[in-house]
Amino acid sequence: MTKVALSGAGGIVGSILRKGLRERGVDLRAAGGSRPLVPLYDGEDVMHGDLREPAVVDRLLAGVDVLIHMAGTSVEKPLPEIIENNLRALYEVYEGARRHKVRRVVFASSNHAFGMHPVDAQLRLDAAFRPDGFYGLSKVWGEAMARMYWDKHGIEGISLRIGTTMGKPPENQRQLSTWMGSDDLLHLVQRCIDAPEVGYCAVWGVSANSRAYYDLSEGNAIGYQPTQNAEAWAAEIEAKPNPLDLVARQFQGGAFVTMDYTPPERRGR
Ligand code: 15L
Repeated sequence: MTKVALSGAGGIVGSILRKGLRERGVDLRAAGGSRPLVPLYDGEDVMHGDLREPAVVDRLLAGVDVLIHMAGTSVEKPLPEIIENNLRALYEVYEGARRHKVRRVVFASSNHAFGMHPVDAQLRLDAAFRPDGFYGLSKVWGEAMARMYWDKHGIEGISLRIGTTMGKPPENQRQLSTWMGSDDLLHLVQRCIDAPEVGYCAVWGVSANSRAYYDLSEGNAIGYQPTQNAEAWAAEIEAKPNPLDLVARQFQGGAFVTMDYTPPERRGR
């Protein structure tokens, strides 16, 4: 049976996956960060620790076939924190994957690697990276790292370009485009575990939203077929004011774009 490790199991997405994958019968090791995870059932395979430490990575990856790597800083932060959690820790994880001959690493990328695309663009999987901050930039690094470890070391990689997945219905206009429901999330990650020989590929981690910022008609290499659609909440959401400011409304990254943004009239001399 495939042994799967899940890092970031204490986070919002990680918690959904930890419970849901177990219910689907996945043989899972769940890893938290600084705090120990309280086991969900007797004998649950849990661990925790700082992934910048090779010994912690060894505990995460011993005997593992597939790693679902959800750990890391998940919002915009100053660059030094991003470098430690999303670049350095990811490097340690990949080197650990080499040591332990992990077959496949599933990397939690983000829509924020593309956040400076305008909202009226519909992106294909080969769209140019346009990160909307240091967090998005770290996801560009992560996708390139996944690619490199496949090309150079034969570790399969899947970059999941996750939209908005919080275990609840979409809450605002932007999420009508970026939302991914929990059923789709679980199906997506299950495909990441089960899909035969993928080499390296990227997949949009969103539901089948009518207003998706992505061209979902091109399909994907792992057979992810979303069935949920944020449009079911459109009338309710459109009856409320849009919480996004005017900058955030122009770009796919939404509020992440507004942070530390230089408006056109203040650019140049
Ligand atoms: C992400 O990548 C973040 O981790 C999450 O906090 C949300 O901001 C999400 O994107 C989003 O764009 O809604």
